[in-house]
Amino acid sequence: MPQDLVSIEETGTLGVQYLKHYWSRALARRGGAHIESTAQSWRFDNVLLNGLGLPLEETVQYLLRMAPSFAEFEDWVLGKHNGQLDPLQVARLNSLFSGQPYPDALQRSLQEIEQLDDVLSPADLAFWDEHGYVIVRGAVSKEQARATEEAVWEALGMHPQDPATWYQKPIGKGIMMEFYHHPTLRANRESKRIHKAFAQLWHTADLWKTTDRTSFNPPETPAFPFQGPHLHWDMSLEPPFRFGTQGLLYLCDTPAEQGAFCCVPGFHRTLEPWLASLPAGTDARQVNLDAQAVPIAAEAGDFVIWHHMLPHGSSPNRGRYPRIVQYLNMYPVEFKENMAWL
Ligand SMILES: O=C(O)CCC(=O)C(=O)O
Repeated sequence: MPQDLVSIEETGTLGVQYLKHYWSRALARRGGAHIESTAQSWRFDNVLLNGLGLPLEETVQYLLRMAPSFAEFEDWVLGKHNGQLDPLQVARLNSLFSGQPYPDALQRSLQEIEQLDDVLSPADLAFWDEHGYVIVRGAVSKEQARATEEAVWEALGMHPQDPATWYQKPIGKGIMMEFYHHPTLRANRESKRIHKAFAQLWHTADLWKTTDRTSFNPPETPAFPFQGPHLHWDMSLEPPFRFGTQGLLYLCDTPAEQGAFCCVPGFHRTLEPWLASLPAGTDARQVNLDAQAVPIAAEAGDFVIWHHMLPHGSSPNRGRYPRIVQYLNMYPVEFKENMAWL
């Protein structure tokens, strides 16, 4: 470990292990130090940020731009939580970083999810196995989806009934909005129904939740063509391939033509032989699979989970109303991305 890096155990006023280490590493890198990421640091970084409800990009940008003192960084973290961290989440992180068992209260809250009635039926699970995606109907109530949609409109400063406003300013990067901390977004991340569905797919309730963004995909116009994302994978195409999930919550009713999420169903079963069948030197990411993509229509409050081996993306909105979603994924701490990116 370089000399100026703080140890994993050292804490500040928030009492969160690894936070100071993370901060010191970010600042050392900012100062030009070359610090390799390892599978362990990749995993701990992700769990730290997700455990503290901190979006990766926002946090990295803050550290790089502001180069805060550790006390300032802790204040910033606290500010994202209205001045109060969830003690159970802090205990969970510290258990993980110190290799200690979870406290009883935490075990009980995970057992509560394990003991919930199944959200995915045997037919849903068979559908998942075959197609690599599944729709969790009514994952959050229509009211909750509507309240979140309203928060998105407010954040954008646009009006649902006035299409002229939908194109007046940039949304973010393409359709992606850096909008993470509204109470409705947080409430959706706490949905037990969504948690249970992921728990069924991962065979454990002990999952970490991402603090992911939202997106706003308005109908295409001549001046505002489809912004993507086109079909892609977010994982490395270098074997070995491991199980992984991704997900999104529809915040408004989304018929197929209204810019719905789309994917190539069943591709998780054929990705490996498909890659092997490509002529040598082919860049798999450049192969056009659009003809096999299917838009996944669903209603406000429905949640789509897909296998990360499916090529997936958004689709051009040829409807009359924007498509608005919140992204959310859950994964166990053992989940390992392939570090070699292909
Ligand atoms: O917004 C969508 O429909 C697609 C999202 C996507 O491509 C992703 O999350 O990687």
